[in-house]
Amino acid sequence: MARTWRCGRFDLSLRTPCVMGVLNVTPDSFSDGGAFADHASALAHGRGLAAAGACIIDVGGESTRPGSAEVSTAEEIRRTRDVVSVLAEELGVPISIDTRHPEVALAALGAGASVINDVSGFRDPAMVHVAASSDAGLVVMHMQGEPRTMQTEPHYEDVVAEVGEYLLGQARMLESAGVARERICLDPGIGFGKTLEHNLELLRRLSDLADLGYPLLIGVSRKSMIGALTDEPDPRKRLEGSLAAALWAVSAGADVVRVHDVRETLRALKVWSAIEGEA
Ligand code: HH2
Repeated sequence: MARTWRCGRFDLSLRTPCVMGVLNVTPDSFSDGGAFADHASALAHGRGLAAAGACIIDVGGESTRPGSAEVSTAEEIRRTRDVVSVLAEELGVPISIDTRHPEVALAALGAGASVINDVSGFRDPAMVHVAASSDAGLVVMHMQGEPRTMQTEPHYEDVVAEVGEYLLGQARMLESAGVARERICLDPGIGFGKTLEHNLELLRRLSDLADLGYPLLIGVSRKSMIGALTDEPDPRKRLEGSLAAALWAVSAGADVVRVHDVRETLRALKVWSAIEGEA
């Protein structure tokens, strides 16, 4: 397992699990439904996530929930750039931009972001160019299809092998475009073009993905698989299931967990790692 992840001016230690806090500056995210859509509440929430111990703040200006509509890049930039700029200046942790669009990534890097989190896995050559011309950390995520259609009968022969092969291929492609290996982090994309069974299988066999030799990120917080397993339709009431999944992911080799509830996740991890003997 990799021990550090290079993200711009930050060398992020992964000796203990890193908790990435989610900051959706959107009116329509499934998980927090527009609670931080205006800049003042987005900044307050970002500061709160850092104070709670987040090792990265992931700022997103487009919801990628199943069936979501695309927003224009101009609107995505309007939502995210100033928030990134203020938080990058103020907080001592890397700011990540959660986007599929190279123009948005470029604007965020210019505003001080240190990570590009691309849920489409750097499929767009223009995004690869932006990545290779920067020193940012990169999250390469697997998604089958596009957000609008991805939950329409997703199909795999062997989900873990196929996702692993795809991620490794994208990592090698980025490396041959000039990206240092130490900057790359992989993510199987829980809920992105996957059924409940696919998600469970990916988590069950997460150690196979950790064995690929790159830092591994898992985002399962408040997702519909937690809702399905706990019979809870309201994403904001999925904390217990989200904590259970985060603990499982870390125990199976995840280095970074992307969560909405940073304080609670860090507390759960503290108990888990004390028992494991690495506190
Ligand atoms: N999940 C979401 C968004 N971005 N990025 C990575 N790397 N991994 C994930 O699993 C992931 C992600 C979806 O969650 P959320 O941001 O809460 O919802 P929305 O897309 O509706 O804003």
